Parts: sequence; C-alpha cells; structure tokens
Amino acid sequence: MLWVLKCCMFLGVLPTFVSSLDFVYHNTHAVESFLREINANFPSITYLHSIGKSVEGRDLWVIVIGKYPKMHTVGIPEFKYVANMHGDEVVGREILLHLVEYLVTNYKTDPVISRLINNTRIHILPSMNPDGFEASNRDCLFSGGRYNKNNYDLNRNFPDAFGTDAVSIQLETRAVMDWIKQETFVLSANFHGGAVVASYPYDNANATTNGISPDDDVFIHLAKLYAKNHATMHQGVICDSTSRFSNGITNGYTWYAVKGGMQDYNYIYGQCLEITIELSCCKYPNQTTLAQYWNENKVSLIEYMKQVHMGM
Ligand code: GEM
Ligand code: ZN
Repeated sequence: MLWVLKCCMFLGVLPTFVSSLDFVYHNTHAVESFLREINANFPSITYLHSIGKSVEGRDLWVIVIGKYPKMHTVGIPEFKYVANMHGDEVVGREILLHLVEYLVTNYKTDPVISRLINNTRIHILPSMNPDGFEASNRDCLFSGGRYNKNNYDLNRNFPDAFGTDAVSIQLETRAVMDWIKQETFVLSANFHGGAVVASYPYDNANATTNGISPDDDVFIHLAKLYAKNHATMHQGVICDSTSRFSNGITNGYTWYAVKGGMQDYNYIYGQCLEITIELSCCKYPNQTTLAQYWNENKVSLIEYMKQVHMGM
C-alpha cells in the first residue's frame, strides 16, 4: 500500500482510494476499519451507521451507498443485502465487502454502476451475527457459531405469521426489525451457506397455505435471475445430501419449513420482497477460494440489484 502513496506523492496527486480489499476473512475489527475507510474516501455516496448491537456489544454496521445515502428520496427505491445471520456462514459476509468496494470504485467510471448508485439507495449489512462469526470454529458443516451469543438461531427468531408461538426476540433480530420498519425496503436478499441455491418465500405455511405466496411468479423470476447469472447455481449444484435444485431455485417451504425466518418477515411485515441465497456447499471454506466466490456471484449481485427498478 505504501508504494501507492509514494507513487502518488511523486506524481503530485492525492490518492482518493489507496487500499484494495484482500481475499481473506475479515474479523469484526477489520470489517469496521474497511467500512470506515470506504466512508472516509467516498463521503458523498456513502453513509455508515450502526443499526444496533449484538448480545456481546458488537455494532451491526450498515453501509448505505447512493447519490443521497443519508435519507430516503422520493423516486429512489431502498434495496438491501444482509449476510452472516448464521455466524459460521461466512462467504456472503466477504463478498458483500467486495461488492461495496466494487460499487464505490466504479462510480462515475462504469455507466451501469453509476446509474445504479444514482437511482438506488443500497443498504449493505455484511454481518447480522458478528458474535457468531467470532465464535465460529471454521467448519464446513454446522458449527456453534451459527447461533447468537444466547444460542438463538436468528433465522428462527422473527415473528411468524403462520404460527402463534412467542419467541424471545434477540437484540440482533430487534435491530433488523426496527431497521425494516424505519426504511421502506422493497427488495432484498439474505446470504447463507451450506448449499448452492436461490430459495424464495414462503419458508413456512399453515393448514390453509402450501408455502406459495401471492407473488410467486415475481419470486420465481427473482430467484431464477440470481441463479442464471451465477457461474454454477443454475445448473443445480449437489452438496452432499441435498437434492439437485432444478434451475438452482427452490420454494423455501418445499425444501423444508423454517418458522420465524427473516425472509417471510420481510415479505409479510415489511412489504419487502426478500429471497435467500445459499452461496457455498462449505459454510466456512478456505479463504483461498474467496476470489472464486466473488467472481461466481458478481454478475448476479449486480443484476439482482437492478431488479429493484422493474416496477413492483
Ligand atoms: C436455512 S435458510 C434457507 C432454507 N429455507 C427453507 N425454507 N428451507 C435455515 O435457516 O435453515 C439454511 C441455512 O441456514 O443456510
Ligand atoms: Zn444459514
């Protein structure tokens, strides 16, 4: 990094952005430093804020990217990406950091990215469960880091329209619920690991519904769009015991029921269309594979964001 600075000093120019993000895992401290640096270097198109704290007191940082990042503007839709709600599912956390870097560094040079940033307010929460991430023992399969510090699965912790069981809403869940209430999100995706598929609502059902939502056609379009633009997802990737998902998509409830999930909460209580993206067979893969995951998902991530303008 130093040589960049020296070179810029020699040329007599001030660098606007000197570091580039490495393909390694970033702990809580490194994520925060990265986001602060981005915000300091791109103050006019970014806004960094914490939507609350985890049980162990870690901030839940959200970086907003847009022409008017600090507030809602009439005619500019609100979009979000959330990763790492299961602390041991870490690919999404890293690729969202790369997405942040990609967006801000291509503003004003890449016409597609410039248009996206000018016309969309993009909210990115790289980690909804930083305590789980720090506690994870870096396994491919399940690890205790899935849960928050109080041992709650955050994807079973939202109010569920299909059941009546009371849940003890955790700090991380509450922060996301308040955030959803505060902003008028219309489109979202939530990143997980342990499979490779785009899963869409509903995740749960009751005696009179079969897991199919009123916007089934729109959700299928969105899930297919993500899978189609992904390097391999659309082929139906088989991870160990999972079945082959036709076109790389599935209805959540058909796959297996999830009660109290974030996806259904967004749709039912937040009027926000959210799908769940499973990014990797291995939940915590070796960091030498991170560049590959970024490359596999980059086009999907951009194309999916553009869908916020399809006029829902
Ligand atoms: C999931 S979320 C995706 C699967 N959804 C449904 N309805 N089967 C979970 O929370 O169990 C898987 C994951 O953790 O990645
Ligand atoms: Zn998960």
